[in-house]
Amino acid sequence: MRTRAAVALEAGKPLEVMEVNLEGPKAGEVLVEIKATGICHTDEFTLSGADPEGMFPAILGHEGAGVVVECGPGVTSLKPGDHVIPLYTPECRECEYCLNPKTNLCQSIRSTQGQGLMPDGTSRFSMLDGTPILHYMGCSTFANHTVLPEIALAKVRKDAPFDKICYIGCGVTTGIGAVINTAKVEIGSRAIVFGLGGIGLNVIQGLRLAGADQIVGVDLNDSKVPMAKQFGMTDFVNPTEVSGDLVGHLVELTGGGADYTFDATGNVDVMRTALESAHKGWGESVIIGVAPAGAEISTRPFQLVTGRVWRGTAFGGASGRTDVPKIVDWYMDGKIEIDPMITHTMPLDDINKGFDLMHAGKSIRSVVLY
Ligand code: NAD
Ligand code: DAO
Ligand code: ZN
Ligand code: ZN
Repeated sequence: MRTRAAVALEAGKPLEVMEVNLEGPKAGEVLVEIKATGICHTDEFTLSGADPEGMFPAILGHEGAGVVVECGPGVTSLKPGDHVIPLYTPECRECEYCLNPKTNLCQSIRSTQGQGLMPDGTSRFSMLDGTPILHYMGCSTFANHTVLPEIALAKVRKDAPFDKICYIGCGVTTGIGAVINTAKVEIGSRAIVFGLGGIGLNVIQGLRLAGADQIVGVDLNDSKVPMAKQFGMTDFVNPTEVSGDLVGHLVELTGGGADYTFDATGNVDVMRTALESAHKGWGESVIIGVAPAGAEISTRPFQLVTGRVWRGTAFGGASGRTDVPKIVDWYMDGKIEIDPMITHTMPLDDINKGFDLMHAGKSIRSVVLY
């Protein structure tokens, strides 16, 4: 079949919206009509050329929601008409990783997914002249139709709006999951969140859900403050307005350091500040941000010797097919909010405007509606 897609032809260039060929689903695969997709900082990271694993031409996008159109042979858990959210972290429920409750990093299709290919080692997308186009993070939601493995689709309830729940495909789950699954924050905790963008705001709402007493937000951009307060931020610090040592300031503000700190910036200097502003003896710092190619973190080992813990999280530690439908329920039941964070919507033809808004720091989430 043919479908419309925004294609990343090369790094650093705007996406080009065009008709592309899409082959039907093979064994264990599912054809999905994407109804809405968010534009995440990670798409920008790859498009910019900063992603060492970025490959072109590719159809980016990994934060989508849509409807099953056709199932390939052997698919048992989905049928046409089902509503689904694509998962860049699949859940096969059989591999060594899926069987270990300590991780959500299913490895069953990791090598081909990392090469922009389906599990059989080929791509379903091509240009009209036959040139293959790579998949991205196993999802490629910047196409009106896409093919995914069955294990990379979470089946969700049919009354949930696509234009909101697409955000659960990355930002919402990553932020809330970092708090609930990775840090396992306790009631009454003090926390610091570095970066109040699409991920940081969801860390904040996760902290509110977990019953944190103090939620300090740190960002260079004051315009992020109203929304962060709406989601539960209790204190705000703009590092450019702190005279002297930022770590010292944050340690004092949190009464000796935070129980939990979260990096949602991707900046390795911020990651160090986050670790060192965690409480001596027990403070834990969670890295969510994806740092530029080749970047390294550092601290004095004595920071860890004296009881601070450094850890990281991917997709909020969530096992997608199991956890994503529950997060959709939380949204539909009013336990979490998504609507105010979708600051802009646009048709596929205007997708590059979504990237412009992100660069200008004007959007939290732009969502493309098909
Ligand atoms: P975003 O651009 O919407 O937000 C980043 C925020 O950080 C902005 O508000 C910016 O002003 C602030 N910031 C930048 N530099 C700062 C500094 N030095 N000090 C304080 N604040 C600073 O990005 P996002 O969509 O929220 O994504 C955040 C990070 O999370 C990115 O690196 C992204 O790639 C990563 N990410 C990770 C996962 C995962 O599973 N681990 C999933 C999705 C996104
Ligand atoms: O299993 O080795 C692996 C890789 C898992 C990929 C997890 C990616 C999470 C961070 C990227 C940001 C996602 C938007
Ligand atoms: Zn993302
Ligand atoms: Zn697995």
